[in-house]
Amino acid sequence: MKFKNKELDLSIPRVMGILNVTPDSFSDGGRFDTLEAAVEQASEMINHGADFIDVGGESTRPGAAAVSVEEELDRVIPVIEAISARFDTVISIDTSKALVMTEACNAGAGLINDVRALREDGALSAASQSGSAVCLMHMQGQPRTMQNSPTYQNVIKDVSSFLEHRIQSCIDAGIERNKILVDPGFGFGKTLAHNYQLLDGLAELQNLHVPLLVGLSRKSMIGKLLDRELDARLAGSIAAATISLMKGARILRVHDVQQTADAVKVVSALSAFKDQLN
Ligand code: 7PJ
Repeated sequence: MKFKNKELDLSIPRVMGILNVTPDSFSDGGRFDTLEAAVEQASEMINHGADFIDVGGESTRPGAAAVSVEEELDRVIPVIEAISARFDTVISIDTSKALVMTEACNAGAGLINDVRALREDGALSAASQSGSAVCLMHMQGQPRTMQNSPTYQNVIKDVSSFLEHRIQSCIDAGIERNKILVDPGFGFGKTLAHNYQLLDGLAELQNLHVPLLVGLSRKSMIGKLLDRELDARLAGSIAAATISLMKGARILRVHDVQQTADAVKVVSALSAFKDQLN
């Protein structure tokens, strides 16, 4: 698959490292320190095997406050420029805002990762004009209120149908099918039961015929199930990542790159050694 001028073979599952550049994600004040810390964290994730760095300046946690477009640009553009200048890993921009998409792609991003699946004003055309690949994620409701009694007829079918419609909207806007990824959006307007029903039924989303990206890392579907705080969810996250790989996920969006890359190698060994069987 092509991400602007970079190409990645997705027949091997890939790891996307999460780089949050929200003020609370680094424990210091100044912009320059924040920039240095972000580049350092990206560098470490790349050394640990990240094939993508997902840069995000808007918190989409339940209840998080909205961020202005100027503030979001101030947070993410310098970081994208710095990473793009130093590494040739694919940079992904986690945003829903058209202007942030455009500026991020000009600064070096090759993938637009939108939890709102390009439904905000101008987003479809900004994404189309950027020439970058896109990741369309399912979310029911809006981040502030999405966890207030989410409901589905059949969570797998409803998510699949939503993604199918968004793929068609992208194609209608001039985004080629081979530039589209989809994501069921674990934790975005879903109960614990919905999240596990979706994980179990993940293979059905392969019927959309575009590569599948998933984000399960440290989410509340792990924390709530196990009664673990954020810093104690690694084992649960790796178990969920492994299940998703076995059900066909091609890209895993994670905090713990090194450990997830190990899980990818273990799962990939199943098919790698198959042809030696006689
Ligand atoms: C996701 C995301 C996800 C995609 C976030 C968190 C919340 N983008 N951005 N998929 N989650 N594509 O990381 O806990 O699941 S922010």
